[in-house]
Amino acid sequence: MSIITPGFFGRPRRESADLPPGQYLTEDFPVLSAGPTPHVTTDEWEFSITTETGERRTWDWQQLLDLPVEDVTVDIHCVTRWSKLRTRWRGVSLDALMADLETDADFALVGSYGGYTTNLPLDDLLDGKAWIAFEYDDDDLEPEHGGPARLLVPHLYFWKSAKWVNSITLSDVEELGFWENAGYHAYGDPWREQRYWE
Ligand SMILES: Nc1nc2c(c(=O)[nH]1)N[C@H]1C(S)=C(S)[C@@H](COP(=O)(O)O)O[C@H]1N2
Ligand SMILES: [Mo]
Repeated sequence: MSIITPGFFGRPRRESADLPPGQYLTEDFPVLSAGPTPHVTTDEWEFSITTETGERRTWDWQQLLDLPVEDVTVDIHCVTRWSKLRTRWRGVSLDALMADLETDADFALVGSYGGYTTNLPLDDLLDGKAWIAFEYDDDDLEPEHGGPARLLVPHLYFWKSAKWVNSITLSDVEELGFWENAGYHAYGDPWREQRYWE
């Protein structure tokens, strides 16, 4: 005798409508780093944004915490196909950091302690879409996951969420980051499966 669960056969393995195509759910929090974990203390931590005209603003740790802090619950999707739903973070939005900066730039190149870079359009950092996150699940962000602070851009594949974030450089021209130079998609929308340049 065989038991056939209605609807089981012939369906794509989509466990949730929240899961982009080709992704599976994980409960763990895998660590994916292209190099060793830089150990940066909050005392030495610094973050800067430089516009296309060369205007530069910097924040130390206290200045970051003095900005409005937000709690966000978001789904994250790694190009290696794991997704985690409803992850909880605390951080400062890029809107708050960009508030008094004048720019007409279209592109951003994000830089990290340790040398990692990733690129995205400036629009994808604004309007409540990106944060500098320093807490995960009510705890300080662990060094392996980018502590003391990382970029969080959950609507794009997770390689855009630069750990140990240190700088953003705005430009009129698109400059590719570390993985983008190695063949990953320049934009990386998980819902359109923009994994690699074909
Ligand atoms: N600085 C830095 N940021 C990084 C990476 C990295 O190697 N270095 N890896 C990226 C990739 S490919 C992914 S999937 C996520 C992994 O974050 P996690 O280790 O917290 O899961 O970080 C992204 N940010
Ligand atoms: Mo990744």
